[in-house]
Amino acid sequence: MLELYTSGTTNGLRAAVMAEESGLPYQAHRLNLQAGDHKRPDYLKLNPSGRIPTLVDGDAPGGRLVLSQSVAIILYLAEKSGRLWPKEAAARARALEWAMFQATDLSPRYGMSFFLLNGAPEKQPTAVGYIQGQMRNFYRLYDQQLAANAYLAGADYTVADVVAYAPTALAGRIGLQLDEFANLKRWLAQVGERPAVKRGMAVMG
Ligand SMILES: N[C@@H](CCC(=O)N[C@@H](CS)C(=O)NCC(=O)O)C(=O)O
Repeated sequence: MLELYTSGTTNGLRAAVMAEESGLPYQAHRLNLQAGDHKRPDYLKLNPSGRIPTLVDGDAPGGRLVLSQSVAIILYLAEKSGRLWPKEAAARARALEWAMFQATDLSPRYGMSFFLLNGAPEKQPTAVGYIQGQMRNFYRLYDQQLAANAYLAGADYTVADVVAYAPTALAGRIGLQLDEFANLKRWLAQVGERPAVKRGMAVMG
């Protein structure tokens, strides 16, 4: 049985979207971050970093697998289900390229923006403007890619789209407006219509 410990944040939701896309049966454990569920001793045994998401696969080859990092979870579920993970090496590398672009370039900036806007003791408009200017430039590259391709890694919907969807759809939470990017908007609408994406994004109810 698969168990996903998650919450309604960008990393938690993208893992939930992939759990739904995989078609594999899983149980969702919904953590309330405001209440500190992710810092409780039982959860820290699964994920010592005290963050979500975490996946537990009780039936993994070689024994129970406990996995953190949303992208590792997404790739594991893609391999296990055989879905959204291209079979051919170059197509797989392309999917990974766009997944990592989101995970290593955009997502950390999203997290920093969120902290500066919601958690920092003083307002820091210069830092927020700098970080979000970089994010906007990265999203311009998304828009160019999506002008020529239906999905981020090409003609097919892949893990790259799953990694990118939740943080892009929730850009408004950090006040980042992406309306000028018509191709990105088209992609957001198209991916957002998928039943599995709707279910994953609604995992917290
Ligand atoms: N790189 C990690 C980031 C995980 C992460 O930062 N999770 C956030 C929610 S999106 C969290 O649990 N924050 C609570 C905390 O840091 O206390 C991933 O992709 O899973």
